[in-house]
Amino acid sequence: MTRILLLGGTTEANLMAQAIAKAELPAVYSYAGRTETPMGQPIHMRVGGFGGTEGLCAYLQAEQITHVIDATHPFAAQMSSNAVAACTATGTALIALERAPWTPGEGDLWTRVPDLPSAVAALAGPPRRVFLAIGRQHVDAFAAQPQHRYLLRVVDEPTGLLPFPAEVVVARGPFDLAGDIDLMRQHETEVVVAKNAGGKGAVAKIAAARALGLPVVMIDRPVLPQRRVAHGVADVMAWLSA
Ligand code: 3Y8
Ligand code: NAP
Repeated sequence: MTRILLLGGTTEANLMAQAIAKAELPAVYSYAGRTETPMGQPIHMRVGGFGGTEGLCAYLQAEQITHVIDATHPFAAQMSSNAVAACTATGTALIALERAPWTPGEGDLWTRVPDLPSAVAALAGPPRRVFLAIGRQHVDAFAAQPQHRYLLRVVDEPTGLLPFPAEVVVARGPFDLAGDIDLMRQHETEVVVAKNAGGKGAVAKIAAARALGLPVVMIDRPVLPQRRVAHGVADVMAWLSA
């Protein structure tokens, strides 16, 4: 009896949930509970951490999960590592639904950096107007470069004080090119800091930077442990029926 755990929180996970619902397979969509009102899903939802690898093992066994689909964001490295460890420990089938990283094209002015601290270091120098489009969780690190005028885009109203004065835009993607060009023009953005998320939901600011001839500090994805990978919903559905 197939019982699926879909680790979600992305556009791809939402498409996966639609396909699973259509196939009427028993499944649960899992959110970390990072945002106040996560999007509804056409399959059963759970919200919150599992309690590390151990908690995930216990969940897999208690819920008699037969297949785990890791459709989390490429920067959700902890969740993806825990999924590999727990599925190995419990002998549960695992597949990751990944999106290809963005690659620089004609007119792109990227400075690629391996991780967040190097993105902070890349901002050393005279004050500039920086569009920090990496969400809320890792903003504090940029207090090391307080000379800039920051524009932050976050999903929910920030609670508590920000580590530095910043203009804040509260918006949940997916974003579009025209909107991001307007936003960056209004803010007179001079440089964009982004994660190489890949996919369509966050790409608007990269295309907007290209259109405006602006440099981008592009944070490469964290390295993840080895696991089976699919690049489309159909591949995952084929794996499920195999
Ligand atoms: C809670 C689920 C859908 C999926 C929407 C995708 C696209 C829009 C683009 C910018 C970049 C960023 C951020 C972003 C995008 C999609 C997708 C994607 C980037 C939601 C969601 C959850 C989250 C968590 C949130 C993080 C933050 C990251 C904002 C729902 C809307 C910056 C990543 O405030 C916080 O603590 C937010 C944290 C993790 C990264 C960070 O470190 O701050 N996503 N985003 C998921 C959960 O609880 O499990 O609330 O409905 C999902 C989406 N965000 O519904 O169509 O698929 O990538 N999300 C990045 O790429 O850099 C915004 O502003 O241009
Ligand atoms: P992370 O750093 O890899 O995970 C930290 C902890 O959060 C995990 O160990 C786990 O807690 C819990 N967690 C993460 N994803 C979960 C899920 N889907 N279901 C249940 N628990 C989850 O994760 P993150 O980068 O904060 O991302 C959190 C969520 O936001 C994920 O759903 C991800 O897909 C989504 N998201 C992230 C980004 C991003 O930039 N990171 C962008 C868009 C969407 P326990 O150890 O207690 O199990």
